[in-house]
Amino acid sequence: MSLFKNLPEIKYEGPKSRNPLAFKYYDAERVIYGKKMKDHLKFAMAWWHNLSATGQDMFGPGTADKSFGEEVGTMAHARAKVDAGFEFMQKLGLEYFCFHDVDLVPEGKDLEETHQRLDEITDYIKSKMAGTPIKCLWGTANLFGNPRYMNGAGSSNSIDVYCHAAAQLKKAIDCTVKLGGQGYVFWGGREGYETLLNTDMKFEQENIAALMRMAVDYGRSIGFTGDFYIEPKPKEPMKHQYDFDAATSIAFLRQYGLDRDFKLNIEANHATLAGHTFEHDLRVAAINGMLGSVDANQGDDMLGWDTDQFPSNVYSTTLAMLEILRAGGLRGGLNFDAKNRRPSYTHQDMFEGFILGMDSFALGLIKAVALIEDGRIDQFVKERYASFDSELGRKIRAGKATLEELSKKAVQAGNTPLPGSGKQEYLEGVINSVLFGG
Ligand code: XUL
Ligand code: CO
Repeated sequence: MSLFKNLPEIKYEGPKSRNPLAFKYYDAERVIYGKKMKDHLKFAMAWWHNLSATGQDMFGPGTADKSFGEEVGTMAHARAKVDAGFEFMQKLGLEYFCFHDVDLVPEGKDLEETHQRLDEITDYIKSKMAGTPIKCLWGTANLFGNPRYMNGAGSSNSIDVYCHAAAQLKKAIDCTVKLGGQGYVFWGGREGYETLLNTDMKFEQENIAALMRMAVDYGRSIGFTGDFYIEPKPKEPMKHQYDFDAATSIAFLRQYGLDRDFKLNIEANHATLAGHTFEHDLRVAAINGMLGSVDANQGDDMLGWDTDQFPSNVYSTTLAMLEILRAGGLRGGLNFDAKNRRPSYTHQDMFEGFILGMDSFALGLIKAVALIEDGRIDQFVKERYASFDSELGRKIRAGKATLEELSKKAVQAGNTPLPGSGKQEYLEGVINSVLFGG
């Protein structure tokens, strides 16, 4: 039975198409640099936004009907969500999904009941996956929503809460492995603090690291060969979250010896909340060998919170795809951690959100390739550092120079050197010409 009866399979029709239910740029089979577009852009559906969220906010209830013909909060509804999810992914040509444990099933009266429900639903999901190209990109446990996690999970002051989190974590890893998931995500929603007055920061961070270490040990023991990810975010819901941004998370992983098993899942809207651009956090992750996967969305410059909008800003997707191409691509993928605006409440809007996001990244990919082919930006950056192409420059780069010899060179030069123009305006003009120059 179709749950999206009036919605067709979405096809590529090209940039001139005015059909709202067609791709204008995302051409899954088109080959770019020897790889199909769909393999550059491994798009994933987020179970929570797409199949669960109804647009409820602090000021009013949901506007979208995601019951899919069943009573919300029941196992029949959980199964209907699976049916809806698979029809949705198949109609859009999406080959990946991501989930939290509690997106799949309503929590039971105790862990045992919840685990039994998870066993049942993952059996059903597995049966739906068979014979399709659909795979699990990553799984995670929701260790932030239930009141028990008001002080965090790994960072909780209560050992009972910590153990409960461990049980949820263990089961979410089991489900991820059962569904063939390529990654496992830690987003530390409440792993942080509201006030230092009641917080032992070092104790909390050590406990989070210990939980992550146990997750790695357990995952590897049951044959999980994928990547664990930290998804950095500076704030919201906690005032201060420990995984503030890419740089902070990398330092944490190295401090606790977790950097061999973990990479980062960079979310656009989280980077901007941290006061960075999306491409900044991608670059920080990439140059540290830690770029794993991406939560593709965008925020709103006028609003200071995590609005999780579908990406529409092609300037941003272009610069993001440039970072991803330069990093050699993603082992993970591009998960739309994105939701429709509250007034966009129809099933057709769900499709149009994904069409917008997929087209924005496809166009970003096409334009990033055009920037690389154009060559002016790479050339400029290369020339900008050309003064290091010298014997002394190579010595400095190799860590073999001394302060004495650098000082001697500077004194001998007998001038006040200037570094050469940064040419930001020229470079921004180059981008405009590649984006809009026809
Ligand atoms: C919240 C967020 C999460 C993670 C998974 O801001 O991004 O949905 O992606 O827990
Ligand atoms: Co996210």
